[in-house]
Amino acid sequence: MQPFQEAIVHKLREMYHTDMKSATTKQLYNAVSQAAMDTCRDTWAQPVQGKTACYLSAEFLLGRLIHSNLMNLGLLKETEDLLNSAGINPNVFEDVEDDALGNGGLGRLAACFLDSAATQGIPLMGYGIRYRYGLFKQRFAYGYQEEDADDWLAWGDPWSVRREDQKVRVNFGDQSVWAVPYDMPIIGYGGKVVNTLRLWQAEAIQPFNFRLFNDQKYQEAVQQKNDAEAISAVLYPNDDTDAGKRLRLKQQYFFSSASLQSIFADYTAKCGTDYSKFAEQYAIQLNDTHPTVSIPELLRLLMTQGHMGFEPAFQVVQKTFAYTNHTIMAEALEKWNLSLFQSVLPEVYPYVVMIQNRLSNELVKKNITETGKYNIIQDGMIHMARMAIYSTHSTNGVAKIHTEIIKHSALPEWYALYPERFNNKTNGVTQRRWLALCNRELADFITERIGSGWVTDFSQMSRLKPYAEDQSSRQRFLEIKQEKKNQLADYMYRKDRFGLNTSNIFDIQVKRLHEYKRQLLNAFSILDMYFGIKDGRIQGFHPTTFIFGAKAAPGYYRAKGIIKFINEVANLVNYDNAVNRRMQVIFASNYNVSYAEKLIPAADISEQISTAGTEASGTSNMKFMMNGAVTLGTYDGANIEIVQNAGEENNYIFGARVEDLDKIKDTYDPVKLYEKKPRIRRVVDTLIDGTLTDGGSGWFAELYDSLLKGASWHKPDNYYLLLDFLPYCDARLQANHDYADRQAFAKKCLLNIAAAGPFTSDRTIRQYADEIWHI
Ligand code: NBG
Repeated sequence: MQPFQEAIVHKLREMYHTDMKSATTKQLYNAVSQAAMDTCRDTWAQPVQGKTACYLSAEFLLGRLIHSNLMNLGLLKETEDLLNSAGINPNVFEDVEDDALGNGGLGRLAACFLDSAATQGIPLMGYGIRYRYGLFKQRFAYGYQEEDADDWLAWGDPWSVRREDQKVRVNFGDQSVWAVPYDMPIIGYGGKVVNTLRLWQAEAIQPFNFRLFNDQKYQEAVQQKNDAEAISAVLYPNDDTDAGKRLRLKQQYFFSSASLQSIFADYTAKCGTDYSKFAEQYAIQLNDTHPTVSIPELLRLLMTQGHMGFEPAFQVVQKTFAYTNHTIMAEALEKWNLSLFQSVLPEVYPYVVMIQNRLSNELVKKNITETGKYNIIQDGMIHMARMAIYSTHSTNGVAKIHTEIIKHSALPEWYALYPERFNNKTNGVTQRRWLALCNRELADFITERIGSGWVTDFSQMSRLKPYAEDQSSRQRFLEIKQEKKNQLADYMYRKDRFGLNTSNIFDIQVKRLHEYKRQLLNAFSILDMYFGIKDGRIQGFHPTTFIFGAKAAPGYYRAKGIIKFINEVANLVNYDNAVNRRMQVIFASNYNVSYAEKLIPAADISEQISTAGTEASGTSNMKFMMNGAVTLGTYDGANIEIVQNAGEENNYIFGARVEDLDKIKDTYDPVKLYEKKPRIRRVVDTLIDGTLTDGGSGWFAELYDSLLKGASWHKPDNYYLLLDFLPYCDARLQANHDYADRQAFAKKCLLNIAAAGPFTSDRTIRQYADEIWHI
């Protein structure tokens, strides 16, 4: 037995008094994880030398850690061998819950960054919240989404270490709590560097009141405990929107203050009490505006504990912080009601006022009299993005087009004032989880051809390009794709009893459910193909399986209506014997990181169909690309950079561009399109003509109105579904047609893989380190 295998056996005995043969999956999981933790404890304990970057984020969507940690430590194979030799399926850990402490792209990006930084030896520490319940689990009941709590700790938490000794106190107007850190090792590939993710848990200062208990006031006796724990109880399930709630503000300040206090104490221990050099030791990146309250918090610490004057303290703050914007959706630009802010954070509010005063003076000096667009405190609200831009030295977008939109249409007044602060950092994803781990067959294929250097140097992927011309490589690629489809089909059958037809094209759209991402457009186009096949308009259609995966925020009813609609389309198509040998529609429930790792490698077609100008970057587009799917998408977010690099001719780009939409936005009339184009009318009418039913909820009629009449604050068809509908259907049928030439299609796929080099988060995080943090 190898030493690590012995260590596992030993752990089982020590922790559970059991052995490989009798251990439960949960015991095995904890024993393997603990044994792996032991192998990296010494490396983890090494102090960081030089400047440290801190990534403050309300979300870290880590997914399942066991496989990636074992892979990065080089222990995956040994572990699987041990399981095999004990007659245990090496896939046992697929039952382990994901760490789902994030909603979607923003949280997953943070997780990719941690992996990439540790792998490259960049000292990057994550700071966030240890939510007791992560993103809800999704079920379907009669096609409607239902939510269950995500009890991720039920499996134990072997990858965290509670650091009681490092707890700090966080004060609110009406409450004071402990923030207790749980540290997780972030193990770089090769195991040479181990960084830390510190997640804070809220706990009561006085968890139990005996006096109240003795007075038989049982509820009141545990009131403080409940109130404290509520702060880190649950992740807000909104993606790209702002909840604006008191508890949310508490969460934000809770982890911001705890992180800043901890960083401040580290600085003091290392460098003493001269805080003027703080920014030489720490760079702090704000992942969206959620941690922006860190800005006045650091100011407060510098001025009260560090005894600095306002101006020098502000200078330190500005040099320390940088801000990343992840969306231009108006509803996501965070604003806090002034009186709410004052009552929750009375000790912080004065520092916000000081920042506002400094801004006001600067605007006067610059002769700007129209201050309404700039003021951090304006009309009874505190504008967090304004505070973030004003008080930091860097504001970045996450794809080229997104950064341009920030500069020229979302926040042009700020760009005019401080052009030098604005920069772009196109997102990336870690090729270790999203290729090496989730598609080992393709990883071997690549390594056989160009060596294994790509695992840590993704720019080497371009060396794969010549193999796109090689017939036998194309053949092998197609076999691997088939294998991944088979694996996915097995998995989905076991999970949901779906019977996927694995000789079909797999056309996949997986991401959060949002109107701007246009899952409804996808569904309309499926209906159009369904009618077209039935009517004989569409001939020579290559059988296709359309797969969706998406969670809707529980309070976002229109998104829930779209889920119900897609499930009804699935029913219609899948039970219609006239077409169901040619089409299949599947809505995978509870889409999450682990599910993505199964779905993405099996895809032929990657659906990236957001309205131009709405998706800041997207990151699943990159994951699909490196797994050899072609992009069927709009000119939006990182799709643009993807197809520029891989060749537009190897992808399927359709629809209006940002410039086009700018021109027509005031005159666009979806009703005209609806009236003029029978194919459009036919699919839209399925919402109301009884073809499909929403079970009396009224949701479909509401969707219909949102397209043709406008609903709530939206214009009719706010996201231009009807405008892009026919071009989308055409592009989709073109891809379907091209697929018939398997060799030519495989060539496109391989060229996409070979062009994926720039889309690694290794490149992105290196740019943050070089250009923003100067590490
Ligand atoms: C999301 C964007 C995506 C982007 C990720 C990561 C938010 C607020 N924004 O397009 O919608 O890829 O951030 O940058 O979740």
